[in-house]
Amino acid sequence: MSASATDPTTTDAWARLTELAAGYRPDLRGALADADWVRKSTLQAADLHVDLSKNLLTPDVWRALRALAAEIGVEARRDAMFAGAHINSTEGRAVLHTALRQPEGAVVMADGDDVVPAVHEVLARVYAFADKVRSGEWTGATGRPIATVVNIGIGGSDLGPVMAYEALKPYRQDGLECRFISNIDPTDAAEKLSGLDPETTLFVVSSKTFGTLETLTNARLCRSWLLDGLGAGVDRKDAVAKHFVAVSTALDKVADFGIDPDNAFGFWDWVGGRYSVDSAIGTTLAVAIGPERFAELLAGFHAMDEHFRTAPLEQNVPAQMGLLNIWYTNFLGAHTHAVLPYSQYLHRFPAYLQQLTMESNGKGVRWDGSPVTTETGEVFWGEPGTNGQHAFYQLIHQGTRLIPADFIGFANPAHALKDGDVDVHELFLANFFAQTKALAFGKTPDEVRAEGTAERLVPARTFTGNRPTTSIMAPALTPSVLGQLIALYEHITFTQGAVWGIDSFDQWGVELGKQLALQVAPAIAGDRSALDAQDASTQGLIDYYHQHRKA
Ligand code: G6Q
Repeated sequence: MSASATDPTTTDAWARLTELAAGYRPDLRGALADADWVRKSTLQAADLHVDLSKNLLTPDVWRALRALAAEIGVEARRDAMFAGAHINSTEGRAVLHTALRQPEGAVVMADGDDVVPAVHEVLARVYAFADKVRSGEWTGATGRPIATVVNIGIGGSDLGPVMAYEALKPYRQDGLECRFISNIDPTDAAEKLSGLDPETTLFVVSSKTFGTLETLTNARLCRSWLLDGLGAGVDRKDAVAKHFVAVSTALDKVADFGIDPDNAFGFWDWVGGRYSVDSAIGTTLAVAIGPERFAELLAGFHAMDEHFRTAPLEQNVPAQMGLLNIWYTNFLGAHTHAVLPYSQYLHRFPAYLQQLTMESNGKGVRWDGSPVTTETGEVFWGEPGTNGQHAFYQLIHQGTRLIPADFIGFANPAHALKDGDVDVHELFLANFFAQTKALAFGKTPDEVRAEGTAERLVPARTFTGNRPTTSIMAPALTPSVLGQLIALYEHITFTQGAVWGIDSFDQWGVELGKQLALQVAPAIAGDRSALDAQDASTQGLIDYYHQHRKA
């Protein structure tokens, strides 16, 4: 890679896109009347069927976006990522989450070593552990099998496992529950531990660094809860060994906590937290759905990786969707992007994507330290349909803001119909399809009048249309398809970061708050000099706290 990032706004393609945006008059009604446009705009990536035709685009815009990718060298940067180059420049690291889902026998070099054998060695240990817990062979300190696995982690060590645990609910083992503690708000641990039996509870402490305040605080709290609950008759060391396992890159710190290193699963610094659900960070998930399903999830990721790595730009779904986001963000003025899964099981998917996209691309400097000269990192948000339809869709349909939206749905419901059941899934999909249609076509004043609407109400009941959507469909929400969806968004995020020239794999923005919390904590605890060192606003908040906190 060259030493400095390209400023995308200086490229010829950027100038061309600026020109195209200035002259652009959206006409989705016209575009969608052209079956050829729809056919050409509908792509396949692994099992995902992706219809891009309801986007605000023209063939000229597509060409210019692809020219932009070529001028920037997006494909070269992609290849560098897959090859283990240190593209995470501010941390001096390779970015190889794609190696986590390589099949056995593949070769991926990082810093002179093939990492795939180590990946599979850890996976084999995770799978053996998962099997033992699932079969009841793994027992707690009093000899009882495990009924509840509690994952303790935050950010990348929480959001992925929770999201996938929820998404793959039909694949979970009956009688084995998982819970997730992330927040340092003590109510989180209190709520999640509520009703659990210490004798049948196993904790998975998930922390890449094993230095995160929230996770270590919660882990200590859970250790006390366990030891108190098991009572004095149980050997403390044995209890921790049987009820605590860890996932981390810092195995020395795991041992310091009292967790047996034999019960620790490692990963590597070339796996970013928000890219780690497919590493040992997925251990709790592997227990819930079992090794076979976890392997299917990884295979799904890999299928999308292969598509992204090998498909030409004009067929490459993640690359095209990333470039499309550039068009909306930098040329048409969109600030946010909605993700609307028509699957209740994907209810945590937008939250997961918020971290993936916003922590990756919410940056104001490029990977060489130069300031960006254009907007980056749109706000991702969303909720499952149809709930969102009865809430915020109003703004998408008739508001003043441009909000590109991804709709995600599945041909098959999660639960098979029984004889005599009404096929509600069809009604569900009808809503998905109708929404994207309504957003694209809108309703003209004349169409509103033709319904007999009083003239004074015509403006309020008119829909401008030309509101862009991408429709993503798959046969069913299987582990493989979930892996494909996650990898799709990882690579969309990558493509945008590559165009903007930013390091999508660091997260320095998370650090400042962590540091300051450590400085503020003693001030709250009553340390006079720490309090004096705070600014007037923070002192005021601490004073309020002291005056109102009940003994
Ligand atoms: C993710 C970020 C961040 C991280 C958490 C937890 O990409 O790095 O969300 O995952 O801060 O960190 P640990 O896993 O080290 O506890």
